[in-house]
Amino acid sequence: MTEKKFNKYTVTAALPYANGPVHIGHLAGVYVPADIYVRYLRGVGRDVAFIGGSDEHGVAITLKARTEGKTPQEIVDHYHEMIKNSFASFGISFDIYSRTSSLQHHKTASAYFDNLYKKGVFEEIDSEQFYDEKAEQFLADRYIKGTCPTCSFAEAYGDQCEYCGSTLSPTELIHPKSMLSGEVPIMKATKHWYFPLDKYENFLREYILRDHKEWKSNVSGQCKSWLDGGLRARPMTRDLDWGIKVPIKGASGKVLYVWFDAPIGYISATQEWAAAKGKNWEDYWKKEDTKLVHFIGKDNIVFHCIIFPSILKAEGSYILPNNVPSNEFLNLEGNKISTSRNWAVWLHEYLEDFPDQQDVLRYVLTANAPETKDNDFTWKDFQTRNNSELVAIYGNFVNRALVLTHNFFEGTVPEQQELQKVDKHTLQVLSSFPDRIACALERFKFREALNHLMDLARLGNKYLAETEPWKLIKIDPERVSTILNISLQIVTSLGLLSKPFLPNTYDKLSKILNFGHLDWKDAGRSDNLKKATVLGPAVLLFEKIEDDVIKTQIKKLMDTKEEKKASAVQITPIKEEINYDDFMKMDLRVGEILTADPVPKSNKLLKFTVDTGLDHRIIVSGVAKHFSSQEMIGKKVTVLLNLAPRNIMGINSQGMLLFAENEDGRLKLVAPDTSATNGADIS
Ligand code: B3M
Ligand code: ZN
Repeated sequence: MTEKKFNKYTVTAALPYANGPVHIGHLAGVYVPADIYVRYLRGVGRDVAFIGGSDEHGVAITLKARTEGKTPQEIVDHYHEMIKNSFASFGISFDIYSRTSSLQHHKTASAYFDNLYKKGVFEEIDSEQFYDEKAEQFLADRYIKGTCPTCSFAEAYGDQCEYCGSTLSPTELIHPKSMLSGEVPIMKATKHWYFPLDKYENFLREYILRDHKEWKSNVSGQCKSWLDGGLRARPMTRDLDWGIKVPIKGASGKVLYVWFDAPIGYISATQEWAAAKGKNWEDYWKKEDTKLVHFIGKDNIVFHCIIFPSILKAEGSYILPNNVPSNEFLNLEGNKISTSRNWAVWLHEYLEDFPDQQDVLRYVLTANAPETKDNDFTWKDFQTRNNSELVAIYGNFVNRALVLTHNFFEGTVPEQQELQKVDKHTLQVLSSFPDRIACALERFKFREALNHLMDLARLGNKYLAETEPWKLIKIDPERVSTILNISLQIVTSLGLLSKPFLPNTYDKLSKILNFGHLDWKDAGRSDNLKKATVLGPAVLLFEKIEDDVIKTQIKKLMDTKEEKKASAVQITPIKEEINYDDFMKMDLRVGEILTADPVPKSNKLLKFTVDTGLDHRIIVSGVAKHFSSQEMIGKKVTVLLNLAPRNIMGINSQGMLLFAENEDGRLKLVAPDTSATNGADIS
């Protein structure tokens, strides 16, 4: 089933920022699918390097260090260890888990930049950037906050408004402020080295849209919209004191852009691994018959499919990513997973609450993986999948086959005798499973593959139900001998094929049935288990999860919401004092929504026609995620009338509607009483 044209596989999983622990979203989106793929490739005898590590540079790290009052090095040391341990506990079988603060990486990334610089790839561009005079530092986009020009959210970052999702540049912010000193930053000239992405458009179009039509549609769709939107040169250096120094003259105080150095981290980690294993790293990066695959989350698509391939192409001697099977996002109980809101299931906490149940989480996250669209993880679904699938289908079949063998044949594998029609048919179906699962895995369809695996357990249950060996033992022990032999052959294949998905379960089965010498390629056969093999005791592979356990988890989540609510009340600072005249400057009125329509090409904005009592005017608000247009029509609203008109996506918006944000991030209308008249003054 595996494509023979590839001799080696380099499989990478996104390097998580070492600024916090990892949660189920990370596992579901990137690490479990990558691990399944790699374990499968190893199982079919492929030569694989599975590369991972921590991303330890960039503003994500320095910001965290700032909020915790630690040095960036202390932050990355702490979280690198923690993340590494979490991955190891969940059986993510990296060949190496390295880090971008390593000496090897600094050398490799620096040399890579220097090489491109000497080739004249970069454009040197002087520009004006925000500078904090008090802190004597240029400000990274994330270090500037201000009011979002699209939705008026007051706490938007210089690169993005987390409220309405718009991508911003810091100069677009209204009332920008430095997060370092709170001062208004000034503009100051600085020089940076830009990668001319625009020159790579033709190459990228051919590489992605022509040569890789097999990529997942969510990935190629995003790439296409980047390409169609027009590519611009992007700076590959930053004014920051944490990262890899720019290795050229006149660049002191500057470091490589984290998205330049991080993907090169895959290369440096491969070098480190190869050196330790006596291999040649270039075989994994520079040979046309090596398949390079990046597992990532959807927010990393542009970096892995557009920018990194162009950087590889500019160098010239590297292979390009053959596939980038990015997933979408996993939500948790209906809300976006959020580190800052502590709305997550952290891996280290799961392990405390569900010891030795890593496979259950791997199973649920694969069965429900956000492969083509965002998906929701709920504790109820976790319980159902455990109880009605792992326990009732998989565990039940294995347990019955083992217990019956222990009861009727003293725990040794009985002989396969004359086969009946049902046996032949079952064995034939059994033989088709390795290919079915492999086919799905080769196409990165992990949910489908897991479904096939469960079908094999279903086949086993069906076979036992049809043959009813427990009824035959007194009258026809020979027949029972055949039935249990075949059942155990199914258990063996089930175990072998489970290895990529459920590694701990594989280990348990391998011990009980003593099939450690077999691998994926043996699965599907009817003679793997030899007669008279002595079986170990039948242990329960999976245990039922009771309602109270699930309730405890849900309560834990809800408690974080409560805590957040309480602390939000305490910490939201009061804004700067204003006088009565300031307040009176605002012309607040009662209005009524006459029409509400989505704004084309935006999933955040709604366009309203509002009856203000004085006129009917157009107001655009970033609330489409919170309200349907239908439900808004006829609502009384509070309108700020004299806000300067703004152009929002080509629409002249004249005023603002007032909303309140709940602790869970949901918006609520600040509405006057329904009997208030349109145009009435609010003061
Ligand atoms: N650290 C971004 C992220 O965690 C980034 C991935 C790097 S992969 C080279 O989303
Ligand atoms: Zn916004």
